[in-house]
Amino acid sequence: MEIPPELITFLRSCVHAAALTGAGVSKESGLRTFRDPMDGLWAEYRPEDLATPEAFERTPELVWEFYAARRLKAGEVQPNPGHLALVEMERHVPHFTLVTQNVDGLHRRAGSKCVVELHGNITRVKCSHGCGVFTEWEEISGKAPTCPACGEKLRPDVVWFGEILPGDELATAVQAARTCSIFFSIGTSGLVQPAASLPFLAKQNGAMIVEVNTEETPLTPSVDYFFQGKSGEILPELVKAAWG
Ligand code: BV8
Repeated sequence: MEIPPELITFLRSCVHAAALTGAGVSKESGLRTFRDPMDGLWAEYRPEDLATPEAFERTPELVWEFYAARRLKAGEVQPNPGHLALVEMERHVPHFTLVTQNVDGLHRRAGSKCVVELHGNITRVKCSHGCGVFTEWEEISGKAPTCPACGEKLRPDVVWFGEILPGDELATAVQAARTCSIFFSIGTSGLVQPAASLPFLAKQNGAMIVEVNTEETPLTPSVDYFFQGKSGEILPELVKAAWG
């Protein structure tokens, strides 16, 4: 893979970097992306139809099954070289913020320290009534578990379509996009807002934009460097070229 020397030099001297990852970064670990056709039990569903408060209201057991299957799968797979390369990048860049849209928890399992989970985490559940109860999935049982404090339904601690993102995480992500000198968009189709606006915010602040994706996206025309291919192959090469 040809890596422009000026990018390597820039990376080496970089103090503030940020990255936005999407489902594509977990693909080589064996997790399906949202754009992949659903298979098995979920073949006749679209994630967007299940990842909504309305779906949960209407059929909580089905939504629980959907998340239980994804959580099980996420627990069975391992972080891939793309996740590990981002851990290495965090070691070399003084201020590195990893913003992820993924709920699979693989960045933290890979060893990334500063991870901003914009859309929550599939291993946590919370009270749907907002009484503040959060717990780990292992603590619960039953098809539609209820909150031990208030008796309302528990739900996966993820952000569904039509729900607002957690304020602190979004503020941290926006701050990182505003202050970084290089912004990576990795394995995301860039279709879901407000996450998809972050690279454009970084560009407005004058940051260099680098995209890694197996196909072009709406962001591609605006980036400084587009590496077409698998993040599990491209990221380790970028990190090796910059820091050996
Ligand atoms: C909000 C958690 C506002 C759950 C997720 C019209 C109607 C309704 C809503 C909207 C609308 N228009 C805009 C909206 C807002 C909506 C939105 O953006 N909708 C889109 C679909 C148009 N956004 C929201 O609803 C957000 N909230 O706006 O609130 C509001 C304000 C005030 C008051 C109330 C509300 C909330 C969005 C969060 C939704 N939750 N996840 C769960 O995971 O189950 S989103 C979910 O889908 C993911 O988290 C992720 O963000 C998104 C999928 O995107 P990607 O990660 O990019 O994955 P995708 O499969 O699309 O792409 C994978 C890419 O990887 C591809 O490009 C592929 O080429 C590439 N790839 C594949 N393999 C590899 C690879 N790249 C590299 N290497 C490889 N090996």
